[in-house]
Amino acid sequence: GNLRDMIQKGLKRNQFTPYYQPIINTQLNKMVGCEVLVRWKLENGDLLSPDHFVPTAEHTGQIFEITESLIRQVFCQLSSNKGRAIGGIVSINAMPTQLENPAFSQWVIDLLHTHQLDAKRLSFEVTERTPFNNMELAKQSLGLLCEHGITIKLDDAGTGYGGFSYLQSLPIGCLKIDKMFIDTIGTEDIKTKILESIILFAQHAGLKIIAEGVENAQQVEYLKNRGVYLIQGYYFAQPMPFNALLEYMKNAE
Ligand code: G
Ligand code: G
Ligand code: MN
Ligand code: NA
Repeated sequence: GNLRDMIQKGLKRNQFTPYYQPIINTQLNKMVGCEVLVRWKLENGDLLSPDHFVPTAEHTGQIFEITESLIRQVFCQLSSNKGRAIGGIVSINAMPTQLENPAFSQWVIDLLHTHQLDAKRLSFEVTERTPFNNMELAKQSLGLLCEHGITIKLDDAGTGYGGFSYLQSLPIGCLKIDKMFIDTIGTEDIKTKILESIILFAQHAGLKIIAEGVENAQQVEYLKNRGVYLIQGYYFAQPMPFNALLEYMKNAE
């Protein structure tokens, strides 16, 4: 059948599962958080990565339901006995059009309370690849999250067009620098100049910076030299299921 119908079935069967990718502080040599990345677990055991279904799910609006399903699972896992060992901030991706809905924010806050989870442990990543529809609502809705201690990160920073305007009017505390820029470290590409500027800008503006898609020691070193210590990427760890994350943390101790 078509992908939309398959996604609907996948939702009914709870096949969308959270994977977790550690975020490392290279100054402390310690995991300080992680990003939740969705995977679609098919009947036959195959795992589908987001590229295969997120664009369609965004188009049909099914991404809203997928995100809610992920949030429920993540909160259950974090509030479980084992999950309480997971330190740091857990970041969840959400579409601008979902985050600008105050009813969604209130639902998240209520669900945190239900699970007795500290709101300071939760962060949302909002991409600048797709726009907000209504900046006034966005302000209100993100404001509600922030009042409760949930933080907001600007994802894919530098790749879209909304970035600077969002930073002016929305309570964003962190930039996630896209892999596209990290890939050019050590080359003469104009993107390394943009990367340098983003880092300086974020430091001037008092924003935290997380570098994404870091794959080698040279990149870690370059970033360290510029005061960027929060690193996410295959160099340290790939996205992994909850149980593997628990193992990972045990071994990292
Ligand atoms: O996990 P992977 O590296 O393949 O993710 C690819 C893209 O899919 C990323 O750009 C990420 O923003 C998006 N993505 C991954 N998980 C989620 C999710 O839970 N919700 C949304 N909206 N996007 C996601
Ligand atoms: O939310 P966002 O679109 O930024 O998601 C990050 C994407 O990048 C995810 O699909 C994740 O699996 C992927 N990713 C994370 N670290 C690395 C890395 O070091 N190398 C590559 N190629 N992809 C990565
Ligand atoms: Mn992200
Ligand atoms: Na990103």
